[in-house]
Amino acid sequence: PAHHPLNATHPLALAPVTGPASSVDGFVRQFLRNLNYERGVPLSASTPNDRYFAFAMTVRDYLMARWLEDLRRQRVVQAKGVCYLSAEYLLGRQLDNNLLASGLTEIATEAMVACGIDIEELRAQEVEPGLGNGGLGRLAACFIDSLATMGVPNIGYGIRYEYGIFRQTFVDGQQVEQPDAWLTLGSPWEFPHPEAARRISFGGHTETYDDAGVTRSRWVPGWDVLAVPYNYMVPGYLNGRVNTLRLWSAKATDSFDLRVFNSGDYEEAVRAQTFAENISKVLYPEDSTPQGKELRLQQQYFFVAASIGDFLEHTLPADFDIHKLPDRVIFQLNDTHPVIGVPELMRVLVDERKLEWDAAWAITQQCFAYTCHTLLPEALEVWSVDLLGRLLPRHLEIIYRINEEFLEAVRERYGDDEMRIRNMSIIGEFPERSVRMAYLATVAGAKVNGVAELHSQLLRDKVLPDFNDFFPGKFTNVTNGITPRRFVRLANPGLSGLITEAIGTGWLTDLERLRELEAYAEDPQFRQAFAEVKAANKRRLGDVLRARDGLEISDGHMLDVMVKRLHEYKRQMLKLLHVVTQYGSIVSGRVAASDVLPRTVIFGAKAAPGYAMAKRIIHLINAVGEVVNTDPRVEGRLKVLFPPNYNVTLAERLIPAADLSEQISLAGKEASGTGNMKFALNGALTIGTDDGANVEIRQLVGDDNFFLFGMSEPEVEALWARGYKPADFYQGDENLRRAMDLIASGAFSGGDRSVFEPIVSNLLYDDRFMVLADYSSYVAAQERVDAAYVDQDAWTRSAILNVARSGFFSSDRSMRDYIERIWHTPPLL
Ligand code: GPW
Repeated sequence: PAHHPLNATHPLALAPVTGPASSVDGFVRQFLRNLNYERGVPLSASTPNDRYFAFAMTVRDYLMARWLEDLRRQRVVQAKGVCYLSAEYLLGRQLDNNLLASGLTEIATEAMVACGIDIEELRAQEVEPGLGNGGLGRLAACFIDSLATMGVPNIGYGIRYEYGIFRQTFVDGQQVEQPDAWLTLGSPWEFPHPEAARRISFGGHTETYDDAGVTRSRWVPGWDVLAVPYNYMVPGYLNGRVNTLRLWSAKATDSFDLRVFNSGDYEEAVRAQTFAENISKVLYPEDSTPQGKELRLQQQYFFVAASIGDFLEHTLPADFDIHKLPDRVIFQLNDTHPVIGVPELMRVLVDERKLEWDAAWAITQQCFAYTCHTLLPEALEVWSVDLLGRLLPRHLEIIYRINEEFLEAVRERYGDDEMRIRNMSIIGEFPERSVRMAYLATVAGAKVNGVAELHSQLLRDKVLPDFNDFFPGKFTNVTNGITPRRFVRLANPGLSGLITEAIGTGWLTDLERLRELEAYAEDPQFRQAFAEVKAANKRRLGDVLRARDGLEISDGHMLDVMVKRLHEYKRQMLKLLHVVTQYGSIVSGRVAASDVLPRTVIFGAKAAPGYAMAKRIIHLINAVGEVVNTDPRVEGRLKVLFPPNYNVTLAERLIPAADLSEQISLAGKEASGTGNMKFALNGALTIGTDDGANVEIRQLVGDDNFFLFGMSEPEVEALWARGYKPADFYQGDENLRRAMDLIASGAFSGGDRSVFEPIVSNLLYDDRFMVLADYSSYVAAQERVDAAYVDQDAWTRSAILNVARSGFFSSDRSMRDYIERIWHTPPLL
């Protein structure tokens, strides 16, 4: 529609560059002002970090007027907005994004030239805020980018971890974790607001009291901490809008200070302070496998209670009628991590605001919606009643009452079907009494969504069918997306230039326009230009890997890339078995090296520090790389590279250079995937299973432009039902037997057969994710890849069609779907 802010005719879409930095001269003046007056250094004595700070502050200054204006407007208009509650935001570097959003890139570049400053040196100063593990945290970052670009009122709420996702190094091929001290030199992008700190309580007990003849419950907490908000700008793309990301940091309350002064035991008093401040100290590095640790529950309650309290008391006007809360806000639960917000809002409404239970519950049920991001049973969070009752006794009572009333309604509907009631209870009994957070979220949420069509369908029909029956219409799908600003425009300037030359700039806020590129796929000149961009991106990646890790990419190689967290369900082992198969055929002489299509296989993956199998697989990948890359018989035609510390910054270099995107999870296990979308939009072809959003990618790009392999989800189910014996697949496939035997022989561990034995025996005798069952289909698909790659021009045509047909995967579209199906929060004009 014409009034939509994404429409280029909208007045704000072309907001003129004004303000302190709107010309090269103005930028230079403001930059020097910041350097002198904020950093307190003259240019001549400044460090690169000083210059980076002054530069970032200049961009910040430019955005500031718009930010204040948006905050003012949101106060005045009091429109409905989205509070996105997420324990993770994997932001990536901010500088280039904020330059792009404000349209200052050229001015700022010229300004630095005028000052004789190397802008690349400044860029290199920024440490990316790695406040997330992987897909879930990056999705949150893409969503808030899209909401700002669409002009939808939004506050992102989360935790300001002092240490983000660990820095990965390899020592003798094995992962070693180092703390990510991203704040050591400070961050120019954050605005602390200690005056807006909130007191967050824990522990203690509950009691009842007489309130003018009414018996009420209250919580008498045992201890508390302060939650200090830090605000970050979330600028929309060239639309003059700036939303807010508000991350909470834990600080000891003065009761801790008092203890320090009053106790003779000074050390013990300081220990107590440290204990409080530990809450926001470090991001838990488990992706999809929560550990049920007390500190993690503390983190969750800490940020959710602070956020809900902040919204109710700080964002809403003082005289706001709390019954109208659903007209003003939707709290979107990014997985189960913030679900403790449900009993928290109930506690605030019932205990503090003195609403009747039923009225409070009616409000609560309209104010939350829940996104599920997994189907893995081990990823579904469950808190022991024991722990939850100790940390949040009042919340446990509230959860019990929610459950009682819910099960009562279930009984009314289905009679005394004890089996069903046990299955639907928010409280599980085995192996210990515990709260099933996904059930609580489903009962409380106005809507429950999965993150890709297949996933939403399985969630509704396989994981929560009883809930779907009881709450018809509650379940829905919103397929994930990615922001084209960061992952195409910034990450791939070459391709972006080519696209814009062909179809104009509208695609950046209306990604479906990439369809117009379909015609260009038939244009030989365009294909050549496209291929040249890909080649240039490979050289750019080569430069980065050489400087960063001393790795070399060989000319003329296909780049075959698998980057994502290391998890058995994602099946890095399947990729590795293909490599070992190829290597085995060369060294045994069955295939001449000169007949092998030159390939460089690139892995990037962090393993959760406590996930032994994942770490062993990392070790094996490095070990295979060491042997393959140095064996002269391979003649350099097969290489395995594993740059350490895969993160957003590296992704932005790797993805645009890739030819082949590996999306090879066992069907039914990857909820969506979002890397798959980034690769397709950057002109890589996918080899993938029918899983997650791969299904939708293949439907859109067409079977001719996608290498499908492996069992479908129903086939996986059928094989489980028949009884899966991985050893049968080993026995039945000569190639597989050779590859497995080569690993087992110690060929990659200096003859020591014990090092990788646990991997081999796990695959042979357990293989939960059916690597062996899909192996032959995978190798056959890779042969199709090899054959297709020989015809470079046809490959390029397919790559262009991947770009042209993947516009659906913009996170702007995801946001539109959330707004229509769940939030009902129109853009603020
Ligand atoms: F287990 N995802 C993630 F569902 O990155 F909570 N971390 C997580 O802890 C979980 C999910 C959780 C990912 C999914 O694995 C991926 O398929 C999906 O694309 C992504 O979330 C965003 O929805």
